[in-house]
Amino acid sequence: MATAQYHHPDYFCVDELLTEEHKLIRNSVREWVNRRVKPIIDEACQKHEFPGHLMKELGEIGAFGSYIPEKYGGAGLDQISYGLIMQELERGDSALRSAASVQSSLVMYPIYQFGTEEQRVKYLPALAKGELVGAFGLTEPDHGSDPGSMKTRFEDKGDHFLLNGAKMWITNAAIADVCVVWAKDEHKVVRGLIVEKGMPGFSAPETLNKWSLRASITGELVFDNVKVPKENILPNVHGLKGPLMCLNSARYGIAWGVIGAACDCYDTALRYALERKQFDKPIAGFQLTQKKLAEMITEITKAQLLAWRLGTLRNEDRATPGQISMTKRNNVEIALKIARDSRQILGAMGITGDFPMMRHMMNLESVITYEGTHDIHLLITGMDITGINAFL
Ligand code: TGC
Ligand code: FAD
Repeated sequence: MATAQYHHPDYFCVDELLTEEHKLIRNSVREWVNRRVKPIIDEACQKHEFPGHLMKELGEIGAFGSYIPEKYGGAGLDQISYGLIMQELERGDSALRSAASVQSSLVMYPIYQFGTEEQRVKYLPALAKGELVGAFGLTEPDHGSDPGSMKTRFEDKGDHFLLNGAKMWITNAAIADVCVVWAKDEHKVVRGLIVEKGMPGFSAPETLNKWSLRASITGELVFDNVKVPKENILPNVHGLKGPLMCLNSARYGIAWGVIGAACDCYDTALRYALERKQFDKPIAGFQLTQKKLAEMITEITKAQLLAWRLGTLRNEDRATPGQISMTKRNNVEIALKIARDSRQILGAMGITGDFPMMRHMMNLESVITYEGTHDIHLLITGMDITGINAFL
């Protein structure tokens, strides 16, 4: 089934809520994904390879740091534009959206928001162009959902900081030039440090044999007495709220991104169901197929409206972490269900790489875990509405 036939589902005319600029941005990323990602992505996943040559192209199309001011190489766009870019990238593959999420929200955002002017000028333009690749180190082997208990630490040695510890499950680890690493100081306060590739004592082994996000590089960041220059600390944030503020932005991007994966699955299943005949009629004519398709478009529509509304609240700087958690959790869950149900509509054909469902389904198993698991986001909502902290 040709990619060019893709018809973006818009049952509630959500397009009418977008500006002409939004549509232009969305359409240009959509066209790039169709041309540059769709033809190669299945093979990249089958071979467990990250299509690294696309990093600079992602920079060229403005996928990195779209909301960072132009002065620092960003595009100075609004939050809806950022969401639409993520949607189109994840329609291609979650690995592309992951690369853009990390680069934009987890590396450029903290350097812009918490960094010095020198750090902004040194790193942001090259990150925006994809000339430098970024990574974000929060999770550790023994501390995932509870990053506040992290063990990675640094000491002030007068003319430098000495960093020790390890991070795990880090997107882009093995290919990153610049890592924003969260570690505790001597007073047990979480701080952000910029660690560069090649610093003695720093290594980044890749995590292999994944069944999910196979076109994305995942790995460890290991710090064995790494001397980090003092000018590499992010001075303007102290405490766990630093990384969590970055996660607000990345989780918002995921809430849009997974709509792209869901739409790709729905659109493929709808077209297949209209063409495929069994018992002398299109399988789209059976009530059970219609139930699956009708439920998919209902959930896609609800997810689109949630994401759009969250974007408008973020544009006004009014979105709460609770709203972001609810949207990330809901949208990833429905995308995963749509991937599974649409795969069933294709029968045996659905398990092949000729169609995107299995790939999206396997990717979404990571997406439902990273940036806060499904259950952690439920507990954040629970805490928000009851005022009682279930983590304590
Ligand atoms: P808690 O005591 O509640 O909070 C600590 C401080 O942080 C503040 N805070 C927030 N600030 C901004 N935004 C948020 N969303 C915030 N949530 C909390 C809070 O007010 C407090 O501030 P202060 O000034 O009082 O110190 O922290 P806790 O230790 O009880 O943990 C809370 C919890 C569970 C919600 C949090 O730790 C959490 O979200 N856990 C999930 C971990 C997670 O999401 N990890 C993601 C790793 S990165 C990743 O997965 C990238 S994937 C990249 C890709 O490929 O796309
Ligand atoms: P755990 O925290 O051990 O959780 C295991 C299970 O226990 C989950 O079901 C969880 O919901 C449940 N659980 C934990 N605490 C509670 C509780 N209080 N109540 C109820 N249930 C609970 N991290 C980074 O820092 N940077 C990255 O770039 C990055 N990229 C990633 C890429 C991939 C492909 C993957 C899979 C992960 C990535 N992560 C990254 C890590 C990710 O954020 C963590 O995996 C996630 O936060 C969960 O941590 P964990 O895997 O240690 O699970």
